[in-house]
This record gives sequence, structure tokens and C-alpha cells, in this order.
Amino acid sequence: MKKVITYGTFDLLHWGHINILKRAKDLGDYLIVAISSDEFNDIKGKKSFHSYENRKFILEAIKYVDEVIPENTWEQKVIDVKENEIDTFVMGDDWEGKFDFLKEHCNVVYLPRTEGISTTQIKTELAAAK
Ligand code: C2G
Repeated sequence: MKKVITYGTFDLLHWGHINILKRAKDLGDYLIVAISSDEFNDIKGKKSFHSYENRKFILEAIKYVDEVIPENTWEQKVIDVKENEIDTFVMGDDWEGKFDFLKEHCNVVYLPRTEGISTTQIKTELAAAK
């Protein structure tokens, strides 16, 4: 069984998120998503609208997602890859090159981001529409 893992906040879920989850799942048979905890979001300088629990609940409802685990630190990826016997690590190409240290443990794939949508754009356009 080919296992794939990807990481992210996945706040205000949109079709760009679904697009990368679909393509990540297409690279194997089992997709694990490590979703950023609220505390790790603080470390990333991100404030998400939905709590960790609710973002996890939403992700678990997606047919491409087989398992959701917490992302608490930058450093956990090597352990996650080893412990879950991951074959392929996937991220959007805004992270191109940033996780190449994982190449000694698994395939590392950066997929093109989906143009025309982002959580930031949603927040900005909603704020302007008031
Ligand atoms: N993404 C995408 N296209 C978009 C928006 C997002 O392909 N239009 C991808 C991102 O490249 C990322 C994933 O969707 O791979 C999740 O995006 P975020 O929730 O913004 O995740 P991020 O804050 O980049 O967290 O340790 C890694 C970090 O946790 C990544």
C-alpha cells in the first residue's frame, strides 16, 4: 500500500485545497493529512477562522483523505514519514525545495498551486464586500 502525506492549515476549505488533496491521493492508495494545530498556526503566524477540531472534522469528511493527524512542529515530518511508512510527501509548490531534506526518507513532490483562490483572498474579498 502506497502511503502519501501532506501538511497544512486547510482553513476556510476551498477548491484549491481539494485540488491538492485529490492529486496527493492520486499518487498512492492512502492519504494522511497533518493539519496544523492552533498553536502551530501561531508559530506559522497564521490565524485560522476554524478551530483545529473543526478543521480536522471538515478534512475527515473529504473522500480523498484517509487519516488526519496533528501538525504541532516544523520538526515532526521525518518522524511522521518514518512512523507512518510514508512513500510520498506532497506539498504545493509555494514550498518548492523547502522540504528536500525528506528525500532520503521518501519521494518529495511539489505540486503546482491552484491559481485564483486562497484563504487570504476569501478573507480579503469578504472584508471589502462589507
Ligand atoms: N494550496 C494550493 N493551492 C491553493 C491554496 C493552497 O495548492 N490555491 C496548497 C498549499 O500549497 C498547501 C496546502 O494547499 O500545500 C495547504 O495550504 P495551507 O493551508 O495554506 O497550508 P500552509 O499554511 O502552507 O501550511 O508544514 C507545512 C505547513 O503546515 C504548510
